[in-house]
Amino acid sequence: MTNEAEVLFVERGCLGIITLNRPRALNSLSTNMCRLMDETLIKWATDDAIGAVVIQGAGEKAFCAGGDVKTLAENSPEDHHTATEFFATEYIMNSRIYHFPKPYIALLDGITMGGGVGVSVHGSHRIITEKCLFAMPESAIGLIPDVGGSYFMPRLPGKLGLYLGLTGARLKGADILYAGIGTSYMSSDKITDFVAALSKADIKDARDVDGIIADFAEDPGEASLDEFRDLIDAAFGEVTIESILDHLDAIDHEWAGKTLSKLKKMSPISMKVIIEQILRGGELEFNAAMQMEYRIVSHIVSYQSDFYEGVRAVLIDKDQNPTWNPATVADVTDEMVAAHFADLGDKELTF
Ligand code: QUE
Repeated sequence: MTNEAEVLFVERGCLGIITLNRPRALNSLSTNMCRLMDETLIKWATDDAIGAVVIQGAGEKAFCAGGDVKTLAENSPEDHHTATEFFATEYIMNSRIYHFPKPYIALLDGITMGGGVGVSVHGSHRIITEKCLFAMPESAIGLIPDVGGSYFMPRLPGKLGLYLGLTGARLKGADILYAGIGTSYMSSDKITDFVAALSKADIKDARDVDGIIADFAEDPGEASLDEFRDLIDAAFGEVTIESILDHLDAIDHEWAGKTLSKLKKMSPISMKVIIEQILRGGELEFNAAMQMEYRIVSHIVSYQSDFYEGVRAVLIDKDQNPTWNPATVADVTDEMVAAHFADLGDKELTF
């Protein structure tokens, strides 16, 4: 039996290379991986030999499918320490990436969801390939689009952030760039040569990286999202989930019907918390947004919430048939939503 590390750190030329190395779990993040990444980023930030950081996923399929939420949901709400410790460690690492003083280049050459977005979107460069599949899918498991979603989602064009956060819509190629989540596109088979070129360069700042990317970048083609932008902005410009659902119901359009049926499968309380989260996050600086997210997820793991049921239905039993509580958006009160934003007293996380 080999006991391969879950995350690898290699220095190659001017690069510090992070490889998420749990391919059979789609490179999903554990507490230990987040801690090791944070420690290494602290070291590389001031190491003169390191000009830039590259992060990639091992294996053919995924960059990173998220956090290891299956493990977290195995514990009971009374015993949520493992879960809050994971989120705290992950968010501190996410913040380290946001504030990282050197180019940080994520190679999104596979599935990139939830936690995988958190280890990429806050960096300076996000390379998209034809294998990238992006989503913030947390409303399907009774969670919220965290890992800095409160900060980056309200800042996406129009109402795309709320649309992506509520529906968990999956994006590919040109649409990921259109949304501002990816910064450049190249085909997957160029990645090896691209990293080799980066490692041989003398990278001083982001413009040096831009120059190398320009040698490899390709046109991702037309963004299909553009066709739906007016519909998205109108529907998700509504202020409540009830009015978003009514709005979609009143439109005679295939996209509206599909979007409505997607939303009807999501956790009602998650959807109401997400609307408040994205609204508040638009007014917050990065670290304050992370502090708010930590409050929300700490509350979610502290009671018998939809998170436990969502992970059971989607990731454990895989019946895709969660029993949400409350069962409908009408049954979710303002007080229930507000409780997710209450401060945590001596358990607050500050950055
Ligand atoms: C929402 C999530 C996650 C998810 C599905 C959701 C998530 C996550 C995974 C995941 C991880 C490893 C696997 C896998 C799925 O799925 O965070 O199949 O091997 O890690 O709807 O937040």
